[in-house]
Amino acid sequence: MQQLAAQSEIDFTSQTYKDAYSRINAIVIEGEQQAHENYLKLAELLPEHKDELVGLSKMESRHKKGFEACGRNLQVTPDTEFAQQFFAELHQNFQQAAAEGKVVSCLLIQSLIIECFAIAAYHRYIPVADPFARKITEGVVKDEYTHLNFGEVWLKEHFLEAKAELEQANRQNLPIVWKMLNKVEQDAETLGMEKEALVEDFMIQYSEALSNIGFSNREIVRLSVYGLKAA
Ligand code: PL3
Ligand code: FE2
Ligand code: FE2
Repeated sequence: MQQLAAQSEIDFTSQTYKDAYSRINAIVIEGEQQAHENYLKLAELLPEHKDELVGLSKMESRHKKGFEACGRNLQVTPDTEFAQQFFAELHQNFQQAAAEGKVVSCLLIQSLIIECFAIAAYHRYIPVADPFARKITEGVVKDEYTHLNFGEVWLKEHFLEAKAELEQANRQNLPIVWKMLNKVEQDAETLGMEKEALVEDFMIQYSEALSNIGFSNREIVRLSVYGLKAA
């Protein structure tokens, strides 16, 4: 009921909405494009999972096309430059880790952090989206759970060897997520999404993932603190 009420107040054709959408839509398109590239890189790093990872990478291309259609549907031109800057730090850390053959760090960045961020954002966007975008996003978010699951399963199987690198990569990358959220806070609000709700959903997904991989509750709390310092 509350969601329906909130949604009816949103004017998808207003200049304010379209202006915010030009940045959020670009972020999502860029995020899907980078996810596509990141899974191809992971396929190189994990040849024994090549087919599965190439499959995930193809799903990301489809997501990108879906969100491009959402922008066109609202007659919005995505602000690509803004989106590239938005992802720059995380993107650079992924590239660097890949260059050093650090699979664990790559999986933490893409399959845990980025996928949890996407799941939180898409989940919060669905109830306030225009009908066209809602349908697309509902299809996409189901796939994102598969991507998160790939990371969880692999990291769980390699937990003991991966643990120290996971902690280090978490410490390096989690604070970046909060900086990114701060950068979209205003625009997300224009689209009907609250920052607190996004943070809450992200933390729920991320801590559940850490728990599935093998971290104890105490360790999860300690890992999460690195985020809060920058928030
Ligand atoms: C990987 O499959 C997807 C990577 C995309 C990451 C998107 C993060 C979006 C954060 C922006 C918050 C507003 C949400 C708007 C949703 C359309
Ligand atoms: Fe995706
Ligand atoms: Fe994904």
